[in-house]
Amino acid sequence: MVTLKQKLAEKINQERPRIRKLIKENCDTVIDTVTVEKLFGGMRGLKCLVTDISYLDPDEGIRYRGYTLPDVFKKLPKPPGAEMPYVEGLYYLLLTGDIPNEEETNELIDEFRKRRIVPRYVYEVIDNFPSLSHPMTIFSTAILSMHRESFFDRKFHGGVSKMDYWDYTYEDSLNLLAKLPEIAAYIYAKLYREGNRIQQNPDMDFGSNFAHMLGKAKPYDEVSRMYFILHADHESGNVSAHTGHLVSSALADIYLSISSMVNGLAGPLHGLANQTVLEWIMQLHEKMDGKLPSQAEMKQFVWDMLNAGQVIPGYGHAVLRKTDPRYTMQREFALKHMKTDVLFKFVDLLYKVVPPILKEHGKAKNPWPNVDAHSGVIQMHYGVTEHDFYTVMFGVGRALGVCANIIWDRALGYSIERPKSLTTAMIEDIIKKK
Ligand code: CMX
Repeated sequence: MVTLKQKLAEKINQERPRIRKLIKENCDTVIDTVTVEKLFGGMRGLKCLVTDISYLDPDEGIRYRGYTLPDVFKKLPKPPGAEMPYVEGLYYLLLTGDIPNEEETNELIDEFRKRRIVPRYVYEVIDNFPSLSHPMTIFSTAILSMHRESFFDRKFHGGVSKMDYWDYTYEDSLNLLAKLPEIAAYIYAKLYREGNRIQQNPDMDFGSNFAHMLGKAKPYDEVSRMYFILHADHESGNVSAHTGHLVSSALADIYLSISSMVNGLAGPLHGLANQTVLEWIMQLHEKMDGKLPSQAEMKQFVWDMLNAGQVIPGYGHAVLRKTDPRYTMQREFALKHMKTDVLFKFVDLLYKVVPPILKEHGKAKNPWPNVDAHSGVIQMHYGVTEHDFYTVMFGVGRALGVCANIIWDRALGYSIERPKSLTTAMIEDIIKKK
């Protein structure tokens, strides 16, 4: 059998001349133009990044390596009798563009297993955090503390060929990804279970092992696999993916880059929205004494928020213009497994009520729900009731996509990022001269 690393090496050797030729023969071809609106509007929609790992179509949603999410979930190998595929198989797909067979998936499961042991000092870093620290801060720091483990960093300072950068980055990425479920589960035990951790089970896959360490019974293993796969990648321009790419473009190793990615994810307009959504729904739930509001009452809640100048968490998106397929997949899961759950009924009602209100309100370009509008209620249903932990799980998933991107960035020799800034007066000057 060809190993994943050998396969990746073959693919990289095929891609390198393609990219060199593309740049050499087309260096002046215009892809997009920068308008004043884009300059001041967070570069929204500006086509200025390259990735082949995933693509986000505004109407269709995300495709991983050309596959829609339903295809990914259908085609990737699954544990015997399971509904949701192996997370390891997804990583294989993101890296190579190929759906792995059973044997290839098992090879990667084994690789992850061999690299799971977390250095002792990481537990000490976590143990020494002041109380009331947010789990995302602890997660980011735990990852950062492992910078000293970087194989890439050691090799780089020893002097290596640029052609081999990807190889050491690949090793770092497997070493880090394999440890993330254990680190996240330890933070969970530390913050919410008085430090009573459950040891990992070496016979379990990435998702099942995480569910086991959280102390959650089946079918939470299915939820874990679904959650990590759904959050893995969303092309390169979102804050977490872009931050990871930006930091790594200066040849910072995986630990520095993924820690930065986690920090980007921790903003409430991005990954932290899943926590905010749940807190908001819980407030409504309390206000209603656990009863489901009527449509009219729900409409009033939504309008009250908008009138107070707040955003409706879990709704809207910078790129998407339809319901996020990551939302739809979670909705289908909920309809199958937890249809009578009271919080799901809140989410279901919001889905009916919010889009027409956001349309009438007239500001949000996308009135439809995103991934974060649904994820929290599924976690609540299976007993993960600590809302501020949800973004950590998002981070475990997102690290898969960002690591795959960073390996390919290194393999194809993408440059250090260095866009140019102007002063406001210079922009006014440019406008005057037009
Ligand atoms: N509720 C109310 N107003 C909203 C809104 C929402 N859900 N979504 C967008 N708007 C408003 C914006 O605040 C903006 O108002 P101003 O003109 O006053 O600044 C206006 O509509 C236009 O915004 P937009 O172009 O539609 O959206 P952006 O690309 O600027 O922002 C996003 C995208 C996701 C930050 C925004 O929709 C939002 O804040 N949503 C709520 C938070 C959320 O769910 N974030 C998670 C996104 C998914 C993820 O990354 O994890």
